[in-house]
Amino acid sequence: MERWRHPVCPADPLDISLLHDDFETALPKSKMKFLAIACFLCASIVVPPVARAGTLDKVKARGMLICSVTESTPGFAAPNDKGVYVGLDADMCRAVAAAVLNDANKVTFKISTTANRFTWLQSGEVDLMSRVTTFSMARNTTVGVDFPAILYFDGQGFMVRKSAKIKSVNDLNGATVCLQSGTTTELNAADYFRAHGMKYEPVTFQRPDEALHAYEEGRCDTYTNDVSSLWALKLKLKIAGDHLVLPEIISKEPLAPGVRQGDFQWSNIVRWSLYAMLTAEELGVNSKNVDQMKASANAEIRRFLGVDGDLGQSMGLTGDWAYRIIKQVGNYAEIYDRDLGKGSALGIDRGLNALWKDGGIQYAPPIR
Ligand SMILES: N[C@@H](CCC(=O)N[C@@H](CS)C(=O)NCC(=O)O)C(=O)O
Repeated sequence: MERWRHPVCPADPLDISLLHDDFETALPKSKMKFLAIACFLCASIVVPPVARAGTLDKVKARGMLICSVTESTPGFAAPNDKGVYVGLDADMCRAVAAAVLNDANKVTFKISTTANRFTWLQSGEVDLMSRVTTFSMARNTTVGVDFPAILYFDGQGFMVRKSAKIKSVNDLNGATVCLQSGTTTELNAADYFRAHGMKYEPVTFQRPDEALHAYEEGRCDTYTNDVSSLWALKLKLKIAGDHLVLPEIISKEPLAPGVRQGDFQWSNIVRWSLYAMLTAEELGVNSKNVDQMKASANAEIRRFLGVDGDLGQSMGLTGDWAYRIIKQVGNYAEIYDRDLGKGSALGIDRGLNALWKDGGIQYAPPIR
């Protein structure tokens, strides 16, 4: 694979013979050497896609994981009545802290916006982004974000007032649509209305509560967002029962934690922390029985909990990395139920997020 180079650098910055002829005649060799070395240095400062490392060491030295989440999206990340951030995104952060720091509570939740979520990751302001963020190609290949695995399979929907008697997205021709800028939501809405020959007027906001309240105040006929967020934000409306979420889903929104591209060790840790929660559900291991499960005769369970072998070492962690996640945070079914499912105010069915063996598409590769 060709290594990324600064555009003004020669192929190999220290090989002066590769410099262009005109350039060679225009400058004395000493200056050229200086330029070549300067080029070499600048090439190592500019980032993508040169390998970066060190997030694990940084987090360990700090003794704290800095995780970027939304300000308040119930079910994903929102403060509870004690001011503690709860939800699926918050639990993803905790799982990584349990694996890396042996303490799921060693997480500083940093509130990001749709606008700064990627720059914060790039600048090293946060170690991990777990923020209802859709894994898309451009975000991966041009913004320099790695999405190690999918936490929640979502899709975009629309909320309307029941009194409007709108039954389907097809009834939204000419509608005013409240939405948040800088999101895939904005792009999908444009695609959808154009593709269906329908007119619409987007009314965009920087903040989700502004968009929601504008809709509630009647400035828009509909509010569009990831459908799980619609169900969650509906609960914030004065009379939730006056509104309904339309049946159509117009996009794929695979929500995934994000890390800086190039730090493969860190990416692996986040990927396998998520897969550990899915694998535990599949193996019937949960936060209540994980200690007894260490004595299981099942080879897969023994390997998973670090009783046999030491897969943790390959990520710079100890053998019981997965045990710590399950003990302190829970398996995927446990976090889903308390954050979004039956045990939460939202009561969202598992749907696509059921395990593959239960009719969903959540599937973790083998831990071996
Ligand atoms: N999944 C979409 C939308 C994500 C998104 O930012 N949704 C809004 C609406 S709930 C949000 O999280 N806002 C919270 C905030 O900006 O604090 C994306 O990745 O672009």
